[in-house]
Amino acid sequence: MKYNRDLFLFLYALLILVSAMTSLTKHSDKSAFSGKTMQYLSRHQTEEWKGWMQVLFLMYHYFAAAEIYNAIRVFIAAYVWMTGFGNFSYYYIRKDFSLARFAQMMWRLNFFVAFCCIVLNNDYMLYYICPMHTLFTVMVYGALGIFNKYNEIPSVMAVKILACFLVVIFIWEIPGVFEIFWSPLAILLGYTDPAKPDLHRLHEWHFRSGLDRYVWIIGMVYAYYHPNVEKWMEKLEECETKRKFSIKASVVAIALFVGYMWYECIYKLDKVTYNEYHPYTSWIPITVYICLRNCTQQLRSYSLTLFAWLGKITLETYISQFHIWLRSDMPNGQPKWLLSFIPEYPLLNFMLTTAIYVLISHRLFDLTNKLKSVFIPTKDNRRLLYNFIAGVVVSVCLYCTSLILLQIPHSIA
Ligand SMILES: *[C@@H]1O[C@H](CO)[C@@H](O)[C@H](O)[C@H]1NC(C)=O
Ligand SMILES: CC(=O)N[C@H]1CO[C@H](CO)[C@@H](O)[C@@H]1O
Repeated sequence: MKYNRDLFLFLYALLILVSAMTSLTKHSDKSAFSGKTMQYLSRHQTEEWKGWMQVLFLMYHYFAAAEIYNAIRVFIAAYVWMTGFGNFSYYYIRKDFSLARFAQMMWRLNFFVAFCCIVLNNDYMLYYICPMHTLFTVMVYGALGIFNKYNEIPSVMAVKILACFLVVIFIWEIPGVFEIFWSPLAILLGYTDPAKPDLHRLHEWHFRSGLDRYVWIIGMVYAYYHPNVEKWMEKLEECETKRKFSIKASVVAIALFVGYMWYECIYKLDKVTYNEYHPYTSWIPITVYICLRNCTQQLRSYSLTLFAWLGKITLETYISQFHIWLRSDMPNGQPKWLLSFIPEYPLLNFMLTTAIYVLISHRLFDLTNKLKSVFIPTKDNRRLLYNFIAGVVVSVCLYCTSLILLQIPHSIA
């Protein structure tokens, strides 16, 4: 199907319209910090945010909408930002650094993708979102987990944040360090696109992880100051109307102005130049979005549940799009074609494959979570160890059996 901006926007607007008409919901959650009603960046909001970005991201692949390349980079930065924000808040407040909890997080991120890699003979890096989120989740875990008794002391936290920046600068900014640092993991993180066989095996990993190398730290900083911002907002909400209005209006005006400047000076650059600026500027549109999305009580308290539903299954929709929605013709190939059941009717085909694809993704989400809770018990490290050993044994047996089975046709022939 040839890219058609009109059709692209039409479908997206249709989805927004439908979800606004059927799933606009008002929430009234309690704040984890103050016990008062809060909606500032609540779960619903972040999930809705993930959802609408994910839909654009997927449609970008499906319709080959090359013109929104830069926007897609920002969306991915926003996911990474949320990884920093969400995980920081979790570890900072719950202080749960247990092995089980960590293993559950890893399971959630990597269970399905591991199967896709083994069964379809693909490299992990083909699904680059997974290694990227795994890396940044581990970094946040490390940053908070090391000396976690002292997390409450502001100066310790400042040192930790600074250390994160230094680590990133050391590994990503100093030429040559990246390759040396990651070369032991090259088996796992290497990738060769059959269409571009000349690139270095670690090139893809360098490119993908480098684009969002700082924004997870920004997410952590925002999460750290979140209680203060929330308090400030509560105070603001109690101000007299005129004062409240003028403060809000100036926040909105500044956000709009900054957003506009970013759009004119950075977003409009061509893709290659844009990518150079991206690591240092992606926090700008993210901050602007947060300010605008949260600027009035009404805006904060409403969210589109349909998008939030899609936001929950982003990982599954991301991975399955390669195989259930799009298709490629060899291991490690970037999916260049569309899956086609009704060849002469591209739009009907789109509808059918999308329905199948979203349903399967949702099912995969359920299965991943069910298996996770069965396989990784919380608060029982002994059983976790047994399960782990059993899992390794079963996997090795299965792997060997399939290796032998693969040899049989050859020897008969
Ligand atoms: C941590 O980050 C991962 C990756 O984005 C995410 O799936 C997970 O939900 C986050 N954990 C929390 C507690 O927010
Ligand atoms: C700028 C702004 O309007 N912030 C709001 C964000 O959410 C909190 C909690 O509900 C409000 O009190 C703030 O006014």
